[in-house]
Amino acid sequence: MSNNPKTVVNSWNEWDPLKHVIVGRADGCCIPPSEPASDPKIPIDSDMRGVHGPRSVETVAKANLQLDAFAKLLENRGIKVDRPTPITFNQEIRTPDWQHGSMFGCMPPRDVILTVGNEMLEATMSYRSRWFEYLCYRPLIKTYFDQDPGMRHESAPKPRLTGSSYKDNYLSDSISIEERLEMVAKKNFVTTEEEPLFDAADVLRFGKDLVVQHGFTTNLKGINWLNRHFPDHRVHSVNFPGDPYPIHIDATFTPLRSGLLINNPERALPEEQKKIFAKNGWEILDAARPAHNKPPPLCYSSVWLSMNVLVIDPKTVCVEASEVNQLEQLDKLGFNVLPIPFRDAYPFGGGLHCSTTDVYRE
Ligand code: DAV
Repeated sequence: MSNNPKTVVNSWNEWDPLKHVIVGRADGCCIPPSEPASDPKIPIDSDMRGVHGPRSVETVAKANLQLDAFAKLLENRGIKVDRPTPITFNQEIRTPDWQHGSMFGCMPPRDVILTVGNEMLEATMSYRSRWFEYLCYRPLIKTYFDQDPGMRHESAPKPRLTGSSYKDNYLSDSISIEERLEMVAKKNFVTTEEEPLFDAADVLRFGKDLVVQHGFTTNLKGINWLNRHFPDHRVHSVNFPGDPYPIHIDATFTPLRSGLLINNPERALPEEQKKIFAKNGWEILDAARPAHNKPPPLCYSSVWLSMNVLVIDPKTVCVEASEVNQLEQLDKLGFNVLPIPFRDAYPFGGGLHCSTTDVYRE
């Protein structure tokens, strides 16, 4: 919150006026082979089951057209846009503990880089295929670090991700959706408490408060690590029992401006956890239903990417263009709504919030 003219990195919440942002790229994106953390995320009836390898040149080109157009629109509104540097994702990776057939991509910077004030923190990540993804953002982070004397570049401890970080046979295909929901309600997730694990997209920023989803990609030790790492913040752990595949908070719980949030009606925040929002005068509305009844082909995410909006100032919000119900709800709430065609980019790692990460908000 400094007025230093050299300040490059500064963002405390999800809604203040956005001035500088990173927008991801679809180049070279792969569907990695299955691994212990990813299997439970993929619904039994998904077309992703058993599929891996590089995504087709045509789908990459279509996704990049939409990502580039989104970047251009932000630039036309006076927002500086930077893009990551893809690495060769289609190669085997290894650490002393494991090897994996390929990496993933760099379309969703929100998953990897958490900006809190003047700090950019590289998340531990919890999938082996995403262990090296931070490398795509290092050229940008290096520039910010060189330009901005107050910028803090931090990296959370790289996890080992051995077999002890995941539960053995967490799920079998015979398990029903009801049984799954029971497991999730009991906070029985695929990751163990062996070591701190978190994805940056499980964290929402509300100034001095960080709201973090405990689920498949973030464990309690990860939340505890964040709490120790940000001693001047209040870190709140939340969970959403209605989500059978709880990864990333940003298709579940979306702050729109100070005092107003939308919550996925199928994944309601438990009453007990709502109290802190009510006490502080926050209103939590049910989000509009998605306009689609299934995700586009080969997509990890659910139809609730409808809620994955990017707020660019407290009155203006970017919403996927075909999500007519979400557009209408936000319009009625008095927002200036910018429709952004983005469904071709969804399979590469998510929606408009996923595909960006904040560098500077006023
Ligand atoms: O509903 O599939 C997607 C979040 C992507 N960052 C979902 C969560």
